[in-house]
Amino acid sequence: MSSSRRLFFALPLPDALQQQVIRWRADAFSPEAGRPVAAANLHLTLAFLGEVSAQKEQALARLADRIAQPGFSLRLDDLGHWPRPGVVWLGTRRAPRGLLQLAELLRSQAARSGCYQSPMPFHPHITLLRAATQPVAIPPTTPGWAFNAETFALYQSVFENGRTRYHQLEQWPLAP
Ligand code: 3AM
Repeated sequence: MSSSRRLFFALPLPDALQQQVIRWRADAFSPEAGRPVAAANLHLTLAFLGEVSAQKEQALARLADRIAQPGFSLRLDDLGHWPRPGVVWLGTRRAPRGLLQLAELLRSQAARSGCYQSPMPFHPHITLLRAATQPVAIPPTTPGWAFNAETFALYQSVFENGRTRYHQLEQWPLAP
C-alpha cells in the first residue's frame, strides 16, 4: 500500500526565538488582526513539496543528504501583510546568499522530482498570522532579531482536530 504525506522543507526557528517572537506578537498585533501561528509551527519555508509518496519522500531526503551549503546569519528586520492569502509575515530586508542558494537548490531538486513549484519569486518569510484578510496595522519596526541558521529540516503538515501541525521528520546540518 502506498501512502503520501504533505511535506515541505523549512528552516526551523530556535526555540528561544520562537518564544520571543510570540511574546512580541501578542503586543504588536490586535487579536482581530488574524489567527496566530503556534510557536512550535513558526518556520521559514524553503520549498513546498505538496502531497508526496513515500518513495518520492525517500528520494528527496537522499538528495538533501548531499547538500553541503554553508550556514548563514539571518536578520529578521522586515514585516508585511499579504491580504489575499491573509498572511502577516516576518522577513528580512536582505536575504543572505546562503539562504537563497539553499532554497533554490531544494526547489530545483523538488521540481526535478515532479513536485510542482510556484513560479512566484521566493520571498523568505515566517508566517505570524493567518486569516488576516482585513487591513492590519503593521508595526514600523521589528525587534531586529538575528539567528544563525545551522540546520534545515523536512516537515510534514498534518491537519487534525481542526488544527494544522508541523512535524519535523528529518533534519540536516548546514556546513560550518
Ligand atoms: O511558510 P508559510 O506558512 O507561508 O502556505 C504554506 C506554508 O507556508 C505553504 O507551505 C507552507 C507549509 O504548509 N504552502 C501550502 N500550499 C502551498 C502551495 N500550493 C504552499 N506553498 C506553495 N504552494
